[in-house]
Amino acid sequence: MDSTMTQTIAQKLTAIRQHMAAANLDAFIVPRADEYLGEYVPEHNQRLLWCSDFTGSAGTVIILKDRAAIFTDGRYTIQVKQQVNAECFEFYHLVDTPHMAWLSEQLPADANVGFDAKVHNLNWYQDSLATLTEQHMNLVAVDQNPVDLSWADRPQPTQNMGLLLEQKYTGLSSLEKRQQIGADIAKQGADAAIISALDSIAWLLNIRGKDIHCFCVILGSAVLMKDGSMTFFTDPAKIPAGFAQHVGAGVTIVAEAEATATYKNLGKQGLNVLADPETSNAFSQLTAQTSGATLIAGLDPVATPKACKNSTELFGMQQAHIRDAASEIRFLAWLEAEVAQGNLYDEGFLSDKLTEFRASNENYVELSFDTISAAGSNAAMCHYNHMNGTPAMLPMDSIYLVDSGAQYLDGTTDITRTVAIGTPSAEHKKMFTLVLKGHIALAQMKFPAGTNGAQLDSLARQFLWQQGYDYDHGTGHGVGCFLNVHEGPQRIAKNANAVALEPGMVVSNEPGYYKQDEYGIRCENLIYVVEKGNGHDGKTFYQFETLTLVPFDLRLIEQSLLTKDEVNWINSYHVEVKAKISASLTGSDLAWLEQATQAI
Ligand SMILES: [Mn+2]
Repeated sequence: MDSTMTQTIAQKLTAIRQHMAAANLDAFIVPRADEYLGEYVPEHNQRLLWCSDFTGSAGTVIILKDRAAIFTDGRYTIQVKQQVNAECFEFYHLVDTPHMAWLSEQLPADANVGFDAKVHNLNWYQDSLATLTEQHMNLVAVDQNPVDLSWADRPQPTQNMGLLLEQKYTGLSSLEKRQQIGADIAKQGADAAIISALDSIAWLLNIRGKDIHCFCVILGSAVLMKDGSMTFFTDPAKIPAGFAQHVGAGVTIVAEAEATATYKNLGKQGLNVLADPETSNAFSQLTAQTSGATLIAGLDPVATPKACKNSTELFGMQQAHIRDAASEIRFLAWLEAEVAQGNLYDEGFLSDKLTEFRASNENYVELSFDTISAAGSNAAMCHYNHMNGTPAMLPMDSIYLVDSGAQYLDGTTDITRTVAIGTPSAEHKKMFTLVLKGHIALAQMKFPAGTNGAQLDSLARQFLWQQGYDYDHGTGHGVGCFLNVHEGPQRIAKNANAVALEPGMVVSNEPGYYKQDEYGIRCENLIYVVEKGNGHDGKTFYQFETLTLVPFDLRLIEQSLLTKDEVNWINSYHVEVKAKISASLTGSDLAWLEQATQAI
């Protein structure tokens, strides 16, 4: 195919089917995930988008010889039909119609179902193998992905140079981290661990990169040995000068294409290899296993040490939040003054304005995710992005929701404020106050060591639940330090999660309420776990400290719904905000802060 011509979806599917036929495949599965299995996928690995035009963040395409189907979740039922050509694809809901179960009904026994083991995790592989084996079908790992072979104008991977993050931001050297986690690996009976999560690798080596929008990592994968030595498979051209001295002894940089030989080598030596079947791709584990390695399934050994921030990281997070709060406050003061003069703007202009305030901050690198700037009824969609259509204008006498954050050298921020535009209704105030009461209940909770986020989740929902309301997202996610704004292993959500909250873990506290086609509310601060010595009977108790320092909109509070204790929490939070942020503000911004933090 002439690479100067743009391929249509039909042409792309034809090309993929030719490569399928050459490999004797009856079906080929294209997930949204890439080799790195993260939430964010760089442009050159957007295979699902390339073959379907679907831009959503979750979905799977299955290509058969003469048909194709796309599976998406409830968030994307409308969007998928707008973006994807119905002449080429059938549409299914991935919960109602699981893709492997659907596939096993479409093909005869002995059919060959192709997949690229590099873009699926091991759990998916094992489940899919079981489903297909039951139907006497074959799950066939391809040597070369038919999408890649068909992609005429595939973008080149980014070539941005990585960054060595100084120990004044990390607290620990790479060598210290690797030795500590190497010892943990040995304790689990393993000789080596496959480390796939990009943020785990970045944290271990104290490096950052610019390979993925809003997610400051260098693409690659790694093997960490129990003695702390490590092989990092990446593009050596992205490794800055001074790297060897920065990371200390025992780190080898190897081109990504050489990783297969290393996985085989682990097997040839008969080693026990720890890997996370959820975050590591099936290819690395299956390659090691078929060469003789014994796989030990376990959590990524970096995940928990990375989540439990050390004192240097927590100090950095606090400093980043002070700068970030000053920017958010300048934005809110500016917005209120404009609205008072009758100047209403569109969501895109507001988002850009907020970024402008942030971008001048010391240590600013980039946003930590695309800002959710949602006017009026758009805020009812909790993952709204004004870039997907025409940005809406702020309506008067409504509420505006803005969820945003940034990456700084010393920390990551993520804050949502919901503010009045003109005069809010009694309903706006009632629902905002119910959401805020939940936020306060979680922020104030004390809990014994061993408590997990699922056990705390309903604290934030209780006032909504009592009145028959709820919200359809988790209450809190982990947040990295100048890393992933959504990091595990802990979270606060309805779904079972056995990971206990431990000192130093940062989570968001973000209950909300969404009324379809009318408005959306979310109150989000980042908080972190501390041990305060409140326990009796020899029990260790934890509580939260707040990182985010921006006032909640007093105009949206219905005070009659608050207890004295809740009023006290709001007032003391606002005293703290004023004390910590005033010095960063002057003139009308400072005047705005004083009025916004007055006692109620
Ligand atoms: Mn968040």
